[in-house]
Amino acid sequence: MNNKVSFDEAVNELLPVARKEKIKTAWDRYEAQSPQCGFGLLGVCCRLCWLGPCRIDPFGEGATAGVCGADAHTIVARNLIRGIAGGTASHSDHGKHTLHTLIDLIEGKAPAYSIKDEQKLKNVAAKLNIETEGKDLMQIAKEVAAVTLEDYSRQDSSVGLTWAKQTLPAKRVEKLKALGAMPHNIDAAVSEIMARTHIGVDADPVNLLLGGIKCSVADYTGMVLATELSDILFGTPQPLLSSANIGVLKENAVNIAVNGHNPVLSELVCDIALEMKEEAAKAGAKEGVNIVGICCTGNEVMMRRGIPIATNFLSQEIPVFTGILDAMVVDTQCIMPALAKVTECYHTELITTMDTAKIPGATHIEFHAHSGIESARKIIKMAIEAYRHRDPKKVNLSSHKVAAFAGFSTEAIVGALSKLDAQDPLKPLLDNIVNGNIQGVCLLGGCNNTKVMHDNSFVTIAKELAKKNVLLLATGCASGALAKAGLMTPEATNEYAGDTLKAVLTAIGNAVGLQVPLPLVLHMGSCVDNSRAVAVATALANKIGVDLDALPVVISASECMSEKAMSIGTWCVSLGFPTHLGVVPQVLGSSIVTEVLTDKVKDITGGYFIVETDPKAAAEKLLEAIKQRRRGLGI
Ligand code: BF8
Repeated sequence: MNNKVSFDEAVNELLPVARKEKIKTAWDRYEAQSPQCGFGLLGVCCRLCWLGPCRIDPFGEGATAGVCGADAHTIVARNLIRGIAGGTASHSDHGKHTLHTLIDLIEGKAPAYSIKDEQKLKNVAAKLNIETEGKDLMQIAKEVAAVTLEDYSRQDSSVGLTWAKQTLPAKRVEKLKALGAMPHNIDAAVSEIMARTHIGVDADPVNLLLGGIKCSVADYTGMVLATELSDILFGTPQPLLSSANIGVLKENAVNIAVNGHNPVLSELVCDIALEMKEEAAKAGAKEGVNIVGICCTGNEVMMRRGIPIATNFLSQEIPVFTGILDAMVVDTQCIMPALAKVTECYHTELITTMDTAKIPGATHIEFHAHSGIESARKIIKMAIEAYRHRDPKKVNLSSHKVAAFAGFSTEAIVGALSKLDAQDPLKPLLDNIVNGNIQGVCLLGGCNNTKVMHDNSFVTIAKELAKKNVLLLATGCASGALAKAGLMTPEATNEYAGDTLKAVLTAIGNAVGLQVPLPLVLHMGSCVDNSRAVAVATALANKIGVDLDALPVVISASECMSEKAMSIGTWCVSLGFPTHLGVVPQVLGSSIVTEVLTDKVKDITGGYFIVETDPKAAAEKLLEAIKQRRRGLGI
């Protein structure tokens, strides 16, 4: 098999180490799965009841319906929206965990936590229409928590989700309500999908897709509240300099990778790591404890603390092959169960921490907000112990490490712009969009996928769009890829940005005192932090009195894979954005579903999916979508 599987040379260099040791990685497992099931790829396989499994012959020569009579359109639509429900459940579960940590704090049951950003709490309260005058912080937090909890528990279906209504433009909220796509309760939106896709319920593909749109609004809601409550508890990110790629592991430190999504644990691990420096030194690790990140937990701690990011989703097994990763601590989502087998061949401890996310072969250290400090200590002790058992024969150091700026929260972006216009911070951004110096904005997000070369599409699309003066934002594993590729630096702006974009990023860089341009790609955080990009877009839309679907803002998920990516992609379309997918979604078995997603949905939400697997062609299509929007605005 080809050893050049990635744009990231650190991956290409360490993969042969695994092959030599006969350890399988995601790329080998993908090959073993190939050719993948054609029915599954088209979405025409139904396993929802035990009459089946049923599958539809895509050539029309065999079965045209399952045993119950569901045809390809029904089956494809049901499969898709179940994926959206899965993604929504995941994000909203993350949000709920953060909410319950806040509630524990308010009730005095989470002594390790505090309100780190008081101003953010007040701003959030104001956004949720909670009066703050004369109230102490804990009272405000209590009321924010109560309003948030209602979005998970409201029974009155005539009332929409508060967080969605208060964070989206009024016109969008009205549109969603008119479509019947404004949920009243996040959990109810998920269970509604599960109920309507049971055998013998909703068979109308278009009605099912509308259900998917409604659920995706619940997904957006779970994400925005997860981001905002995390900022309250852990601080709102501000620009900082960090580093990226596997070379961030240090030979003379106890290396711990935090992997997953939830900052509730990783924040404590980072705090306690500082305290346990001496203990690590006693074990021989002169440089103490070195925390690095993987996937979205990595993005969370990078954004707030400048913790370096080692790698992203698809290459999460790779750091183990350096032989100097002492522990990988995982929380939830996108954690490959394969890590247990890979770490078994090394001294690396794999530690799971959540009741709902255990992996056979890993050590489980239960983590709860009330006893988090003890768990974090146990985890670090275990890593220190593992450090003593490193096998020098298995050490393969990687020199791949680049600088990466992160921390571009909405507040940080507005703060930087305010240096150009203190009274009206959005004006410089808007003026530069109107005069064409910035053609539009593209948010690069989403996963990695073995179906395309690792990290390659993100980098190609980013460079193509930057050349055409498109402002680039990134989240999730896209930001991991772009950070590792060195595109989150001022040097990348100088090298790849079109002249007018470069001038704008330089002007802002100078205004904030950097004396260099802002980075080519602004790191906005983890996947739940896609909500930060919506906040910027909403502020722009509100300023000029339009809905989100009028803005020259596009989304690209060029290596999408997870159910969470399905739900995010769907809400991007529900909110009105042209949304690129670089991997073919499993819907082609239904002409109706395919047509709705790529075309007809435009008429109802303004957004639509662009499916294009060639990254250069994708960049052209995204640019064309931006130009169309500009024409619509008459600019
Ligand atoms: O939430 S981008 S592979 S790590 S699902 Fe997962 Fe996809 Fe990465 Fe972050 Ni988002």
